[in-house]
Amino acid sequence: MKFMHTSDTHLREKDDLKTLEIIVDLANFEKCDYLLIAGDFFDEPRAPLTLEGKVSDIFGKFNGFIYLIPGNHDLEFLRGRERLSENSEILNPEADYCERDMDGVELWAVPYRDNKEFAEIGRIPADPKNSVLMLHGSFFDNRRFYGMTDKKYMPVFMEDIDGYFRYAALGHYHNAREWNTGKTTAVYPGSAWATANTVTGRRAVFVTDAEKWKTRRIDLPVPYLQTIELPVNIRDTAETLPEKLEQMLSGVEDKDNARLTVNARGTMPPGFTSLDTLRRVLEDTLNRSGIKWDSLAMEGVVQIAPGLADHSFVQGILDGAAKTAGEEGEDPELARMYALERINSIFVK
Ligand SMILES: [Mn+2]
Repeated sequence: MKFMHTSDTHLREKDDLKTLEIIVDLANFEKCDYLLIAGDFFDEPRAPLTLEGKVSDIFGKFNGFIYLIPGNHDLEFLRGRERLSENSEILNPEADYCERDMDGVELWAVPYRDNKEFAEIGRIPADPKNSVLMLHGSFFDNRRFYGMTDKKYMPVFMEDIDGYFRYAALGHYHNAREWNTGKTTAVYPGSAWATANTVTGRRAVFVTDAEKWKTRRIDLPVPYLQTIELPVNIRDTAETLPEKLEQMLSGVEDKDNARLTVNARGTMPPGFTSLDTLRRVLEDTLNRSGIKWDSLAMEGVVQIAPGLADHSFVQGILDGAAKTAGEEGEDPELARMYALERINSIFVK
């Protein structure tokens, strides 16, 4: 038996359902028997019927069976609904949990409830070596570091699941996270598309082979946001800076689907006449790369304070740095530049 785990698609009326189609195609390609959707499949308490119809058509293309639980966003919408297609079931019982059989593997679904902690529902009689827990809430590795007393978003702690379930199919967090204790694997697949500016990095689903309990992350060929921190230093020139940026851009995976936010940080190289000149060089490099970019922030680039190097006090330090570097067989001019950069960073914030 093989299952795919996704969550937090947050579908809205205006969304095209391309991502969902990609997930279903991939689940078929991977020969998954089940698709688990761990909550917040819909974004709003009142998803429109047209959306439901389209979802039903796409679900129908899956060769296996789909289980969904509600999350905090779609709890209201899914209330009273039993399925979204012939081959799906919404697990939202009045009771705290329910069990389904996935070809011999136990599936224990805990539907989302406001202001309830997972531990409060008591011990679920699951087979520790052959069970999947499906839950939408905030997971913490350690109760002692939790520190909060409120029960918002159904807190669940590692100690509540470790050794009690083989796999925890979690939903709620929008960036992927995984824990593996040896007894239990807990996974947040993250949302399948970039739902907000803070949702960065490639989008993924997780496939588990329940014969061997091996879990694999699969990155989705869908648009995603990526932030690039570009260090700028005093030695950079109109030649080295584009090279440095190109080097970082070459590391961008799935270039067709990436959308970049670039933050330049460091000290403005004296070789550039202004911050605008520096910006234009970086913009040219980004445009040449063919990768889509949303913004280029220059706020993190500080300029060497005018006249700083002319102070006799500063000159003394620079001369000292140059002299020491020379004695040690290093480039005195370089040492002078780095020293100036350091001094500048102390005075200019
Ligand atoms: Mn949620």
